[in-house]
Amino acid sequence: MYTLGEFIIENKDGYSHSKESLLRFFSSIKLAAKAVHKEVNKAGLTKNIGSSGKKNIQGENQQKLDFFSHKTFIDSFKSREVVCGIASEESRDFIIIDKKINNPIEDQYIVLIDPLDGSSNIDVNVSIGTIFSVYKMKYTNKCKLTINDFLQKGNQQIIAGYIIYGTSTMLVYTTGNGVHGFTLDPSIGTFYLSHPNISFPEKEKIYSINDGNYVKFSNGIKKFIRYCQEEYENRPYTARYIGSLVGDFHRNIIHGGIYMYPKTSLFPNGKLRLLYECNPIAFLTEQAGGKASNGYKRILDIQPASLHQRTPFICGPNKMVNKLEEFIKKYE
Ligand code: AHM
Ligand code: MG
Repeated sequence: MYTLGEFIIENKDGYSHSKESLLRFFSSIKLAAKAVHKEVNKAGLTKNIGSSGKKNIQGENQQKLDFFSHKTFIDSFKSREVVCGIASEESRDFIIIDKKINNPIEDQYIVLIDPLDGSSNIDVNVSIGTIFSVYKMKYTNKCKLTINDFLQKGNQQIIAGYIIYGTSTMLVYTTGNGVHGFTLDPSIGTFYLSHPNISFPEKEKIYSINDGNYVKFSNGIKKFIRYCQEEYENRPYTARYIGSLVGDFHRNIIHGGIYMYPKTSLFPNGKLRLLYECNPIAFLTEQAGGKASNGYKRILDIQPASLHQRTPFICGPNKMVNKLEEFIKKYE
């Protein structure tokens, strides 16, 4: 059984850029993931649950573990000399790690991260996750990073992945050659390859949406939900919604299902963040043989305009996403 390090050293993921950079990057991801795993696991026993009393840039209550995870990942990236710029869902501005930018030897990465996604589930012992997205510096000759290095289209990602803190802790990632999942053996602190080449199964069976928002959805979405519930062919689909994107996506990629966070009458841009949540999950979706869209357009082709911008988000097996897009076209 491969460890994550062995998998990369043997180039099993077909990464075409610097292997040393990839190893350094995952060394920081693994360390931070283990620290967060440990903290999440004992959260009920320590004082590390509940609100930090602060609001994040989105005006949402920041949980203590949101902040812990943000700080842990940032500190870990800073010490591996492979990341030159970081943007986090928990921080208003991007962070520059200045001294690394002139290093000509390795690829220098720009990392966008949602340090702890699914915050509303922290206090109640339900799966949460970390989502990350990696780009190369846009202008490699310039010594100064600008906002444009962070506002690259999702189709420029070179790595994307997530860590799910669930019944076990798993790291799932892609470098553009399939999706691979590693499970943490907490007794020795090592991630082992447990899910090589993950792809959506042939048969779709789940739909995931917060249908407490039903009356605020557009007609296309309402009709699609009814379609999922109809008794016909392989329907009705099963409804499953945790309210943690990572948890919902992880289940759907394994069992075959569509995840939707569409626009609502109150939130015309939906809720999820294009750079920290949608782009990395869209990259993984496509690599697993699926499709990710805002209802009209491929997520990975959207030109970001700001760091914290939101977008309606749909991802899942091709057939299901195409069907939903048909409904949107017909009824909106
Ligand atoms: P967060 O980054 O504050 O945790 O918000 C993102 C989360 C997603 O994980 C999840 O899919 C969605 O918000 C759930 O939202 P809602 O409670 O509105 O259904
Ligand atoms: Mg989030």
